[in-house]
Amino acid sequence: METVLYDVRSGVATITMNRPDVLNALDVTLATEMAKAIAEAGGDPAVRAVVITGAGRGFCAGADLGQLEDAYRSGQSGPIGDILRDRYNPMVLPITQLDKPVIAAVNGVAAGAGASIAFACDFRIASDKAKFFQAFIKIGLIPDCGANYFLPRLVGMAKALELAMLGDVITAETALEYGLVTKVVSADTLIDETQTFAEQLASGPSRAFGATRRSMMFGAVNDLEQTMDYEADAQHELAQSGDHKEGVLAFLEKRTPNFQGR
Ligand code: T3D
Repeated sequence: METVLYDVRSGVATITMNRPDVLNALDVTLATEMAKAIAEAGGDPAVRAVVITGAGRGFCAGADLGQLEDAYRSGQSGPIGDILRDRYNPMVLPITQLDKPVIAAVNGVAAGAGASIAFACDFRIASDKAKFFQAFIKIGLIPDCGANYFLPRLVGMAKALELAMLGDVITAETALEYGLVTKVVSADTLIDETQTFAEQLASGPSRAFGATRRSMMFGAVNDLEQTMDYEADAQHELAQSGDHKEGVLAFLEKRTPNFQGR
């Protein structure tokens, strides 16, 4: 791949967006290769947790605005709806559909669609140099790539509207205060700390992690009765898993469980 680095270590796949000169702004190649890397991690049984990060000083600056220059200078409009449907949505949606925990290691600025990539993950570990920026309003657009779904659920409607309509750049510390990130760590230790965090998840009950992601997504858009019914089915299925039996026996035998991800 040209614009994405992909590496698997100790059950953790790390996907690195790699266009550092433009803070990993998304062009068609990066979006396509991200979708490919996410699918590869999803299909590899040896991968039990996924980390998404950016090369250089940015996480991802959102859509590459340079791509719009020729059209806009010649008075044409950009086919942004098609770009979202064809390029960006097929990259963000699969992050939420993976059967494994996904962690964003936010090394620098996460702007526009780049912030949406981080929001689609289960956890955001931010470097003290990370920033979050709903850049859309500065160019007369609305949040996209799922930000209208993720952001109010992560920080509440009032803060989501504030971030989207004022378009302020917020620091990692403010993001922590808003509940947008799991923790803030020093930039020097971000990758190591994220790997350790991801390895802990990779040695956990993988099927239950996948089911937890699906159940939370289900609960977010369905009513209580439907959600409780869904839970009963999911729990029935998980009760057949080796990891559930191992967890119960480990508790009874007063030992640490040895989950196999099955
Ligand atoms: O358009 C569609 O395809 C539809 C989809 C829309 C979804 C979206 O994501 S819309 C939002 C798009 N993103 C932005 O509007 C953010 C634009 N970038 C910025 O506001 C700033 O760069 C940052 C606040 C993110 C970072 O600022 P700073 O001062 O740390 O860095 P910088 O100097 O502005 O950027 C460094 C380089 O990256 C610079 O290039 P240069 O001058 O060194 O050659 C800059 O032009 C380039 N860069 C940063 N963001 C983008 C970009 N190039 C293209 N597209 C970008 N989004």
